[in-house]
Amino acid sequence: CGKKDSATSGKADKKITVGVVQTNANESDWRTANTKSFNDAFKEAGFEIKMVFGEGDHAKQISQAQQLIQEEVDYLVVLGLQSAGWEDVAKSAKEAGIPFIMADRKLDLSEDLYTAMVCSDFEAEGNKAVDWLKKQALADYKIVVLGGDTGSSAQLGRSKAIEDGAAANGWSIVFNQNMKGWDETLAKQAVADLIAGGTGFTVIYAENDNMARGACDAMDAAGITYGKDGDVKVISFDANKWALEKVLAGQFNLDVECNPLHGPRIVKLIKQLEAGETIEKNAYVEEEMFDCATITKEIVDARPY
Ligand code: GYE
Repeated sequence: CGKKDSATSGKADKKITVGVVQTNANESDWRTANTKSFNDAFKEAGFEIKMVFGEGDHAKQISQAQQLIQEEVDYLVVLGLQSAGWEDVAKSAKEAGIPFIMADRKLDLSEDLYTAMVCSDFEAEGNKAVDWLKKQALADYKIVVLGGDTGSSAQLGRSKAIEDGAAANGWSIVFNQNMKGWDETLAKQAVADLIAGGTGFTVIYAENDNMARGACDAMDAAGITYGKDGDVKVISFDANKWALEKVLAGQFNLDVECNPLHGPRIVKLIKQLEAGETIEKNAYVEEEMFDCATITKEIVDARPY
């Protein structure tokens, strides 16, 4: 009957069904690109996708994942709002014979409890930003940290990097709070409150582009200059296309890439597993960083998201 079609699960012509436990539908532009990447790549591969959204509620994600296991999906892909608390789900998946794949955000699981990981190394991303910041040799380091959703591995890694970097270099962190849901408006309000309260700062370290934009809106409202020729350096993460346009315009000083296009990576992984091939268990996504000195219009135009 010829070669098994890799879009089936080995059962007679049944489509591969993939359960995807996503964080939030409208969390950020990064998340929008990430969700689209799964939908486009799975459609192209002929997989059926069952995507559910935790909408900021870790307990909801856990019950959604258990439900997908009950529905006997062929693969379970998890993007955790929280990095902790996934052991029971992983054990349920293992008992059900359903490969558990982490995407985007590494979860606190022992290697025997998951099949594969396709994630970003968030602490490495943060360390790139710290190294860049050190090279700026500022006269005064007063850093505002706008953290992401508390307890996500993205927030934990990026925050650890700046906290360790500030301690190692004797820099001052004048504000360090996590914004629920990576929310742009919360970030703008936090910076506006700081300015109104008279807190001086020379660096905005925003853990994603949306929050960096919120901070810039607050600085604009107060007449504070920032960016390439301004008083305040703006550091961001994700490198959405619109944000790299801000680097090109000299409004953001640095944007560290966090590539959301996990769909094709997961499709490749599932096809390898279907074919019984040996896979790379722990894969970190290659990521760059862009600053005002290195960005070009060509780079911006070529950005896929
Ligand atoms: O930085 C943020 C998104 O997990 C890396 O989540 C992702 C983060 C990303 O909402 O924009």
